[in-house]
Amino acid sequence: MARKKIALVGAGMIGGTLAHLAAKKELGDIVLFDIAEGIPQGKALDLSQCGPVEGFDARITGTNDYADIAGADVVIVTAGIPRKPGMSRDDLLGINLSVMKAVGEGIKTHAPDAFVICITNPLDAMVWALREFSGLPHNKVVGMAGVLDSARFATFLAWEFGVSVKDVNAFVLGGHGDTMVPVTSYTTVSGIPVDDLVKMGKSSKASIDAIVQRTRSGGGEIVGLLKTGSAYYAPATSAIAMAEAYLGDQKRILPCAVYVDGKYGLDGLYVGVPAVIGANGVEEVVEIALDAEAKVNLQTSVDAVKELLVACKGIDNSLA
Ligand code: A3D
Repeated sequence: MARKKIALVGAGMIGGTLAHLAAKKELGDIVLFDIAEGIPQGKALDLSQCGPVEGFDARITGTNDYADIAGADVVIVTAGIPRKPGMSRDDLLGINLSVMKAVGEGIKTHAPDAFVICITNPLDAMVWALREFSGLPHNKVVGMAGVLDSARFATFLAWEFGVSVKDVNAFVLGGHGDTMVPVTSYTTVSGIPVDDLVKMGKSSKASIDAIVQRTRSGGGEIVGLLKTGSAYYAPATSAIAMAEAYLGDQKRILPCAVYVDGKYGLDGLYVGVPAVIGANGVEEVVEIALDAEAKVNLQTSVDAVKELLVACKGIDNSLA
């Protein structure tokens, strides 16, 4: 059987980390694409030289030519600009929308059968725009945010309870922004809901509320520390988990930005909800019962995403 092909559009901090992880996991051969000349080629050469030490055979190449992503099974998109301190994700909208247009057209021409994972911010608007520009079916274009946001929530909870992160199953809904909705009633430690752990005296409501808030601003906390860009290790590893679910037909239920039309009372937009990821891409949007507070919070988050879509349509009339 031929090896799978993973195309990484954007060879910056996340792109390079994705390439390293995909190679170590032998997900397939890897093509790093970027408009910056030399960067994808240089990173590909450097990463190739990890092979003898780490023992992987993945072929890693760098390119500035979209033709080289032809036939990719998975395309992960990080092209664009990241945040700097003081910027919100939404401040990236104008520049990254034009990047999504070029990337979408490149995918449409050269890799129309791929499963496409978008990471570029502002995520929920960019994944929607990328789908529009590429014309691929909705089930083949998803956004990575929920896996990362849940991982951040899980990390803070594991620290709070003094337990292994392996035992924390955290749940975050909504758009990838300050309005995201960490849902404590569906978040468990070895099956025990966080709300019950609070009742058992293992933590306090105030501490959990502070963790929810820290999760919401988890990306900004890292931007503030790094000063020159945003997080890249955890975003990359989160997208790789999604790629593995698709390539291995794992049927994992992962929180992703997927196209929701009908469920959760939504009509045709990308937002973070749990979805089954398998060989057919997004195989099902899982609709869970939400309590009144989560419903209100999800609506606030959806309204924020909708505002961004209006802004996108205002910038590019081909999206109207
Ligand atoms: P960075 O290291 O700047 O890499 C971006 C790369 O995109 C650079 O190498 C650019 O040369 C390249 N690029 C720019 N325009 C194009 C184009 N038209 N075609 C191809 N490549 C292009 O950024 P990064 O890797 O740190 O972050 C990438 C994106 O991910 C940013 O938009 C971040 O905001 C976003 N991000 C999202 C999350 C989520 O959880 C959704 C988390 C962290 C970062």
